[in-house]
Amino acid sequence: MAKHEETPVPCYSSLEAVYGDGSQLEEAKLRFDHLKSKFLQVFGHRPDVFARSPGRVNLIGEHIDYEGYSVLPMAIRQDTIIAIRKNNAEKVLRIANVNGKYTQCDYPADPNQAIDLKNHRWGHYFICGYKGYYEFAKSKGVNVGEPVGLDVIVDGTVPTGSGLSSSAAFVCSATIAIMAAFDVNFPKKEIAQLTCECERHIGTQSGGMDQAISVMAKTGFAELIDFNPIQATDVQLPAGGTFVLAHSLAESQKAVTAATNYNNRVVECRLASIVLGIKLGMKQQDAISNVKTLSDVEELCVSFANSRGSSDPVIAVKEFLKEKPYTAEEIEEITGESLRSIFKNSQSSLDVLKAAEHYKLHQRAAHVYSEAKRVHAFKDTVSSDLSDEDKLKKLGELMNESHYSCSVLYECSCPELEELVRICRDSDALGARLTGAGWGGCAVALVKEPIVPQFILNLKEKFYQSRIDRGVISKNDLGLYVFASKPSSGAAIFRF
Ligand code: NG1
Ligand code: MG
Repeated sequence: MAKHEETPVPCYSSLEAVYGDGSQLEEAKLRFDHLKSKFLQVFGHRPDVFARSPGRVNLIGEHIDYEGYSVLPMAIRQDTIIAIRKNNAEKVLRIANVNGKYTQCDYPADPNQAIDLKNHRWGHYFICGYKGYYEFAKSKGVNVGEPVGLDVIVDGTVPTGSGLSSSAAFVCSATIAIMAAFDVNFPKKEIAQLTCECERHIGTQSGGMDQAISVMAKTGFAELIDFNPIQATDVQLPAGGTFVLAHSLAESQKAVTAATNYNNRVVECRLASIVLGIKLGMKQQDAISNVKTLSDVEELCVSFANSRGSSDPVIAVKEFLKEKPYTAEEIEEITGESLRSIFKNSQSSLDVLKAAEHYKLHQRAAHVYSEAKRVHAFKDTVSSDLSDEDKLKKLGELMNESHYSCSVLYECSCPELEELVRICRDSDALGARLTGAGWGGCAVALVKEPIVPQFILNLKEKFYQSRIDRGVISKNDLGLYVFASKPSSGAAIFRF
């Protein structure tokens, strides 16, 4: 039997295969019916085919996918569904949304169009998938023919800016819908790779975790995702624990804040790895040309650590990267080349240099190497012969350590997330941490199953009630912001 990730995205003729037979199915039926009637109303005909792809919660392994390290997310039930139909009459991509907040975006049917990053629009994420499909099809020798128009309607339930990957759910469902409209399909693994690359058209130098899990997830399992090449290994979580997601209500607009937040950290990690490479004996030019990520210099760091009787790359970080932030000049003295020249081929990195005051190389590298280790400790704990209770306890501790590292070393938390994580722990979570990129968005807490209802009540009282009183959210929407989550299934196509 072909491995799960080698098989194409599944195509179903009914919703049950994805949404089960309970209340989720009822909700899905309503959404798909609404999508269909909206399609008819906006475009005057029925859609050809539908696609869906879910959001995700990352359990552990934050800000390390783009450094080449494995991560451990699971898909959540919230997803993006898309209805699509080719429109041969007009060479226009018409992208509408069931949510009135998102007005229709029209683009030319041109796979080579540039995305206007200065004017962010929600439809840009669809264009990421559109460009990605053509780039990929070309590389596979598929005869794509003349571009045609596409009529599209989108309905997403993954809260935006929440660290739950609404963006990847959208990009993946868009790409899969486009492929289905053109009657092609590919192994999930290849779609995961292509969607990861094409989402970068939006301007964030993201890793591939979100797309990989959105495309390859399986009901009932979290996945250990490895990169280069992308690969997914099922992780069966211990019985008796539940992951509760809670929104800090601070929205993180990653596409807008990239230069100071997300891409800034990618640049700092690159600089940390180049400096480590040089300090550990590489020629300046070799390091600049060949070292892209901290994983590229891990071996050098470990060899150094070995000489000190350890195997921990953080020993090299402590020895060779000073704790005080570096100025650009200090780094240039080590590299022998200007930062602008090192990053000359990447506009989004040049934007980072313009915005940055200094670079915290020690802290960022220490986070990445220690977080990479925690992912494996998490996986090893799950497959150890400890009792479920002891496993859960240990997983909670690892989550707490991860949060500390994100907050103190990587500085991707925010006051609202700190408050929320503290309340989670005070309410007897086994562990709690920010999830996703951070700077807002959700926390994930591991909670013993029997106390979940009480736990959610506590959060409501201690975190959300004052916000309800201030009118930040409405009481009726609370279920959208705090909920228990089970590992859900990955992307799918529907032809009814
Ligand atoms: P979110 O939180 O979904 O924006 C981002 C990146 C991931 C990963 C995490 C941090 C995108 C599409 N995704 O996710 O690749 O780096 O942050 O671990 O930018
Ligand atoms: Mg995202």
